[in-house]
Amino acid sequence: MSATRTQVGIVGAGPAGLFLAHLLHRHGIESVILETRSREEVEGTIRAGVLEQWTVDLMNELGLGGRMGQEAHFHRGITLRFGGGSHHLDFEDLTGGKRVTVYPQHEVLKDLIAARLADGGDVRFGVRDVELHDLETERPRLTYRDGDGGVFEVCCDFIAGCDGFHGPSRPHLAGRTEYGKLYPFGWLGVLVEAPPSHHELIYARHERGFALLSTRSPEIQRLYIQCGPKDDPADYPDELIWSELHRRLEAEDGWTLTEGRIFQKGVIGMRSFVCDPMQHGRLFIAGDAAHIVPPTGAKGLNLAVADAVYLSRGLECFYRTGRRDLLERYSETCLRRIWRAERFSWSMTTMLHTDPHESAFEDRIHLADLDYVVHSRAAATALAENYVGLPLD
Ligand code: RFL
Ligand code: PHB
Repeated sequence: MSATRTQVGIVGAGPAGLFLAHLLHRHGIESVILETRSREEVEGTIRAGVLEQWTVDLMNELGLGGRMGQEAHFHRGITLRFGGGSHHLDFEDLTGGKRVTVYPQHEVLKDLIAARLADGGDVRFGVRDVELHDLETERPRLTYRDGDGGVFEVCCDFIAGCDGFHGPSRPHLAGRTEYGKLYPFGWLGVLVEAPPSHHELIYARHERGFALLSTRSPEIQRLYIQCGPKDDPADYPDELIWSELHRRLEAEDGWTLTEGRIFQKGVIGMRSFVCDPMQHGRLFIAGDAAHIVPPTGAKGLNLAVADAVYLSRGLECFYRTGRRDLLERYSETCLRRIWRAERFSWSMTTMLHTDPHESAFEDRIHLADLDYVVHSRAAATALAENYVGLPLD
């Protein structure tokens, strides 16, 4: 068995793992990242689109913002559509200059991976059978197999479990409490070859269900419609998708959706989930490994980055001073922000979706929520400050 020694062993090369490696490198702390997927798969998986303002600022601070500055779409706000009407929320005005940045997660990951490798960082793609050992000692270890079946060991001071919702890290947190909610609906997401139909994101509540218009590039658009949580995308022919998108997104203002060739379809279920605590011994979990939000609030990627920031602060303090207090408070510090993001994502989701299990009374309450948001500056400001991202503590 071949062994490597590092300071922080990171499981997973998603946003949490890669941001953590960069933040540690800035403080001269070494890490090794183990990732099951190939670099091409990681860079090719289409997921999130929206970055909070502080995430954008952090990328720039780390010297990772060059391509984002050229290629991202910066929006003043979003449009909410319901009851046949269309309402613009101007976040830049409501939050004193903060904007919505649409820059796809896989582009963020491409920038992070390229910069990490250019810095001489150790990122091992395509590994198998990652296992965590000796977490209650001062020398925890990771073992794995490479593509040829060879067994390897990484000896660390700390392990960061950044391995997403289904990864191997979370089950090691003995005595944890898991809080969760499954929603009785999902999103059918499509990628379309077409120019943008609108200069900003449109979130729509319609009696037939939610719809969202987002973008990926000047040539590719991202659209979603509410569907059943386990629906098969094959049951949605293109004509059905377009007719639902037109009905749900178009209001009485004459705006129309531009169609194009649909070249990818997928269904995602929706859940809210929080694991408490997020640490045990020398293991700290971050990102989707610890929490899931439904995508309506556009928070998942940003929360993963926030965890990485708090963990890097704790580790930096430990290596510089020997103090453990920030590390000991890691979970508590993260969970305050996480619960606020859970609340926001849940409220956006319930306000904008139709739920077959809810009564006509609850349906009207959600419409009243929307009416309040678009007619009260105070309510609009609350939505805006959560959407663009609360400042890091
Ligand atoms: P990830 O991205 O899942 O990365 C975890 C990595 O760990 C690897 N892994 C392992 N590696 C080694 N050994 C093992 N045994 C392993 N098991 C797993 C995986 O291969 C993977 O590479 O988690 P991370 O880093 O915590 O990042 C979380 C975000 O990816 C996620 O929260 C967002 O994509 C959520 N999300 C959105 N977030 C936003 O902030 N804004 C958005 O607009 C937004 N839109 C979305 C979204 C998620 C979506 N889906 C598909 C769930 C839209 C959608 C449709
Ligand atoms: C996306 O562009 O994929 C996207 C945008 C906003 C959301 C969720 C997903 O709330």
